[in-house]
Amino acid sequence: MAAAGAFSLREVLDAFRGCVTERREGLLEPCLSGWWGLIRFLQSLGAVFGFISKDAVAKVQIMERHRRGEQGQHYESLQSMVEFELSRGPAELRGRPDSGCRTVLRLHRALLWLQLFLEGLRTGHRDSRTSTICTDSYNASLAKHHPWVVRKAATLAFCALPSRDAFLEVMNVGPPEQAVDMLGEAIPYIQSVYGITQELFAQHSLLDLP
Ligand code: 1PW
Repeated sequence: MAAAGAFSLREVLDAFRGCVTERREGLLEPCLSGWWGLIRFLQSLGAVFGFISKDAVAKVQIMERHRRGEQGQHYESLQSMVEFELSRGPAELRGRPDSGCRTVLRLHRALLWLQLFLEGLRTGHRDSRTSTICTDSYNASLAKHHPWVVRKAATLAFCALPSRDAFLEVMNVGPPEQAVDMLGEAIPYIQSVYGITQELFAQHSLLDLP
């Protein structure tokens, strides 16, 4: 059992459970709180993850500014955000470095990495190397969107990851078997957030926003 009040990855992954409504709408607020939890978790892994979490923090903050801004009502869901930002014209959207769409797209790509990584961790063996699982999932997802220098720095940071058992322990959900069960429950929620975002962005040709 995780100690009362201690940070547990379960709460974080639970936030993603609330992101997709019955009507398959993606809600921003619970996604952002899920992201804050992931960032805290990432920071607890050590200073080497500083540059990774810094970018994630910047992206989540951009989204919070949209949420709290004058047009905040349009940033309730992913669907309303896309509709609103596209209504200003696709050219205008492509020229904005702080648009909700391009920012969500970056987080969305990172979510695929997280999903593959957690799945690798879940199905791995006791002696599997976490750094290998992390590097493989990164190479299969986010790496193709990153320049060489970011790929190099990220891959170096992964070497600092603890062993699989130690990693499952930092998740703070109990013994390794219990952490594995929790991952089995939580990963489908992340997949579902990933899936509806992918579908929405593909539908509006937004998957390559610069
Ligand atoms: C172990 C749990 C890991 C889950 C957290 C995932 C966080 C992913 C953040 C990766 C950031 C790597 C360094 C930053 C790169 C940016 O250039 C890049 N951002 C992302 C999120 O890929 C692209 O953003 P940009 O430069 O187009 O604004």
